[in-house]
Amino acid sequence: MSEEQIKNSWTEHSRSLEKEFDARIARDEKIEPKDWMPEKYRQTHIRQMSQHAHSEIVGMLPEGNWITRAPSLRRKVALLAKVQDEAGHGLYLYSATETLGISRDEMYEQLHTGKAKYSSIFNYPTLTWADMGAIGWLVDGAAIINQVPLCNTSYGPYARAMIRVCKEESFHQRQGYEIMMKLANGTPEQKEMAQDALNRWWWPSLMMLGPTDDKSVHTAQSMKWKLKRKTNDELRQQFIDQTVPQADLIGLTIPDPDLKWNEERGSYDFGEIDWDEFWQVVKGHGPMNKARMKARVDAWERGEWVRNAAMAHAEKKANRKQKQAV
Ligand code: FAQ
Repeated sequence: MSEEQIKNSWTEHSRSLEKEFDARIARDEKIEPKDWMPEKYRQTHIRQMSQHAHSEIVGMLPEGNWITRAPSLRRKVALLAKVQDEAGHGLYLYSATETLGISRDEMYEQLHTGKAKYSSIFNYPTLTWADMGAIGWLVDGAAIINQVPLCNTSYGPYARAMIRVCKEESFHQRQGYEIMMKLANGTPEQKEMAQDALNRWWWPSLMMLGPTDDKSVHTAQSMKWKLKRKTNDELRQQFIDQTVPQADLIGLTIPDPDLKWNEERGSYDFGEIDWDEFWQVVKGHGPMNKARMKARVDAWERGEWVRNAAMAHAEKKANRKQKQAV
């Protein structure tokens, strides 16, 4: 066979693999780690899934800040469990991403050098106890809206990880809402604290669902591959429609003078989002970007001796086993 013929037959082979892959996506079949997949599909999943994992891990920091200051033992236990759950989510997601051929060390390196993103929402400070309520209610609330469709995403390991994650996130959302409910029905000072937290977290929570569809570079392709099942704007609208009545119920006011029910559309119209703020935060200039990354990198460096000790122990054990076998 000539070089030209080999090239042609290879191109034909790739086309038929791609056609079969598209047909599997159309049939809603799950794509598994050892299946053939287009390189771009693999890379897009590594990008989204690793950023999702990083968000879970960095997302522990704002709430971790309040574990020692929770107002009661019950609140402390619930917050501790929630933060621990987020660590678990990060670990499932790192494991699921590793099935695409990237190592955990590479992913950490991308996070620590600023090459990989994590969610903008975790670059805001947690100033009062009410922020624990606002994060659970709004941030986990927005996360669930985004993640329920991901339970049905086309890549098997991601979809399966999301099922467990969503169950835990719904507990997080309720514990946050319960904190807000208690504060909103408490003393005037407590209600004011809850309202202040809502004022500060509302807009960043809307931004968290990503840029508007016309500015979202990945949505069109990700929808075709069924990685994303809903667009950023669809998710944002769903989040607003779900959350506004919850705020009404506990007597808090959404900080948006343009928010109003649109009878014709059957959903809320809302005000202009400050996308300049969003991009500033994404590019590393949010109020807490530097502190978050420093905490993360410091923890990684401080943990080096533990990793080294674990490796040395594993090596010793393996050597002993080998000697015994001989
Ligand atoms: N922050 O074209 P698109 C949680 C970037 S988990 C930073 O629309 P895509 C649980 C985007 O990466 C929260 N960057 O992108 C918890 C892209 O840049 P790139 C995380 C953002 O991927 C609660 C560029 O902008 N959840 O909260 C953000 O189609 C409490 C263009 O954007 C997930 O990761 C942002 N907010 O849609 C934990 C869910 N938005 O990569 C602790 C999975 C966009 O080209 C405490 N991810 N960018 O450099 C997704 O669903 C999607 O990735 C979106 C973005 C919807 C986030």
